[in-house]
Amino acid sequence: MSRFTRGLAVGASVLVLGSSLAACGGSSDGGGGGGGEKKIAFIQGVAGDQFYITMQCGIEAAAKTAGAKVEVQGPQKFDPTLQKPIVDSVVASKPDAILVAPTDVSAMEAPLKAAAKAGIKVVLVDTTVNDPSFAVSEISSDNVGGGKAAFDAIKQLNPNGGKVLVISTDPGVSTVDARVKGFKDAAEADSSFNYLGVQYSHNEPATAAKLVTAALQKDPDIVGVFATNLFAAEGTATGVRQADKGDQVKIVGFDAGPDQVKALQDGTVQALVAQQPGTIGQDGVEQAMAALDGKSTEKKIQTGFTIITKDNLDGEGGKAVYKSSC
Ligand code: T6T
Repeated sequence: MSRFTRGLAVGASVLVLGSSLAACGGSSDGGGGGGGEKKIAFIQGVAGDQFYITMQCGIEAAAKTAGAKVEVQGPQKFDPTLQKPIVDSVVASKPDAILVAPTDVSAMEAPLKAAAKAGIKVVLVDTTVNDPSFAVSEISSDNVGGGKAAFDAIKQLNPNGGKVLVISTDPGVSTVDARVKGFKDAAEADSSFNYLGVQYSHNEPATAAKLVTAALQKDPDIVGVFATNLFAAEGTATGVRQADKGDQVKIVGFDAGPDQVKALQDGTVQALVAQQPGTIGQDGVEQAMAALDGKSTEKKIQTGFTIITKDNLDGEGGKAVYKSSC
């Protein structure tokens, strides 16, 4: 195991890319500046999530082109108390750059600021923090736009309007909060829809399923649910199936892992908002390398999304599906 992977907190899941012990060691110049092969650490929001796996593939490919070494780690849950020790451990191993998806807008700010203070170039990929001024770049999807697009898709499926609900993960996660905002603003601006608000599943599909079945008991006439990420969508689909309301409730989910695509093919889910995690990862490496080379960086980069339905799955939509491995 390389220096990056020693002394990790219990609960951290580790994926190591690269094989040579010498090549995987932290840089001796304390990050930045010096010559030789650059070491980039990628810290996921959560391990095993196909969104971050696909991002990892983009990072790996871009790092190969740039001649940099990458190591990848992620907490077992999307939880700042599990992610912080990983960040601290990575900072101690002195990589040249860290690409990180912070799991909370406030809790992860100080540990990442400390990384930047230690001379490590920090690039925020996907999520961000309240004050990201220490980061060389922030790269994410148009999450507000994606939330609005999700509402538009639900409206298209329910032209007469009705009650709509949002299942998200946790408040304080920049991406999903922005998606909720995009959806809520659009739903509240449309008088034919009754926005029932957002419920939080803590990124657990089983909790999302329970929330949805309970919501359908309280409001049996719900016509649409927007699930703000992969795990919320997985649980929402289960909940609607368990309530036997598949014909009535239209589901639009953010993200497009293989399970979500299967739900789309089954007809359980009607549309997916697929992000471009590979591009986010690739851009992240390019920004980190530019910063390390003393070149200017783009402070904010916004990537797009693709709406996948059964109709475009064989073409454009199919190309946007996430990977389970690189
Ligand atoms: O939706 C993505 C990501 O953008 C979000 O920040 C957290 O959840 C995912 O990783 C999907 O599970």
